Amino acid sequence: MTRQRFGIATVCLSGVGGSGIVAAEVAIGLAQRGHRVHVISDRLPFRGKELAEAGVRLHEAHLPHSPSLVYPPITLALASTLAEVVAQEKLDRIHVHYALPNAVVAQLARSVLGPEAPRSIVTLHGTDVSPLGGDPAYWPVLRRALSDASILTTPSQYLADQVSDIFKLPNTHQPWVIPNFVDVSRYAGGPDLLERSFTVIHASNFRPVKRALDAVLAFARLAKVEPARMIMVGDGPQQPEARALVDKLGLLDQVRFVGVHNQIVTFLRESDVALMPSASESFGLFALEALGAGLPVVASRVGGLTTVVREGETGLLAEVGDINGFGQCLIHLARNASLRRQLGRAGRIDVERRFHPNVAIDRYESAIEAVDKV
Ligand code: GMT
Repeated sequence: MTRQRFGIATVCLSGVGGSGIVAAEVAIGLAQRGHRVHVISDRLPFRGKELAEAGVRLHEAHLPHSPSLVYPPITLALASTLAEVVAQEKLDRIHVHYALPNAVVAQLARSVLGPEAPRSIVTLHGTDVSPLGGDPAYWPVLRRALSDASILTTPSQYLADQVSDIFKLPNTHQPWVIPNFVDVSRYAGGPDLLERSFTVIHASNFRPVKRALDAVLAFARLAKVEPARMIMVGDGPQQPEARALVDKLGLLDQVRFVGVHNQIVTFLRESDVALMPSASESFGLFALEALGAGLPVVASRVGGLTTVVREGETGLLAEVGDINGFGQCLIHLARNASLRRQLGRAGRIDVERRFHPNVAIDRYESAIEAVDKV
């Protein structure tokens, strides 16, 4: 099918996180298909280098500081930049990721651009819907901004249902579910064959929702009965607490904190199982990356994780907060190499089938085409 090519302005968060990674991968995928893609954010986004290499043009919003403003109004700066880039580059679509504040950024830019303004797509990611989006501090403004968008998308049906419950938008605004995706060829080779202890990997932004302390406690259950080590990737508010807990449990020699990394694949290759005991996940991008690398995933039985990980087929699930349960799953996998291999192989095949980049980029292209018709 021959598709029309568009000029697309994307706005995303610049910090490390799943929504930024997805925004970058979508922008790259669209650029590779011949669309002219511009990315606007408050500073160079996390995957800036890869975006530039793919021919995506990057724009940083100018954010003037003044002692009279305790909180610089970033929403206004992003909206001004978005309107300017759209006008200058004659772009015909706006696609923003993470509704707070970017749905409002799109709405403001459209009002500046007037009747000829491009239509917009808002991709919601998770905490922008719950708990933040539902908070009365943001809800009325956000709901109005979401109504202004032509199409909403979410990475899972779970989040689409939350959007419906929380924002109570008309039927025209039922989100399109477009799952996140990974290119498994990037993880070719699977786990290394080095002589080493059984290795668990956890990657997150160390916010309370990720329950990184539960990851440490579950690992401690495993380390009590089997030789094992753990790699903790990422950084965030609870990282110091997680380190202190590792120290208190006497596990400093076995747990390595490696900080933020652009290429998580290096660490996935030296791991045997991924652990994601989150309290909530709209999707769980790290679980998808781990499955793509051929690792079984031990995760919470919650939200989009129950779709990404097929329980008993590609990973094992336990209830949120069930540290013993997570520990038992890890012990079971540490003692059963053939099960590990079976789940890992099945996971990779499943990811390639259900979460292939082409499937998702096709759907985004369809949404980009459809905004004029809804
Ligand atoms: O909403 C957040 O907590 C941040 C966001 C991020 O940037 O990491 O995570 C959300 O979006 C990711 C990409 O779509 C999903 O993989 C995460 O599951 C989702 N986080 C939550 O739902 C808690």
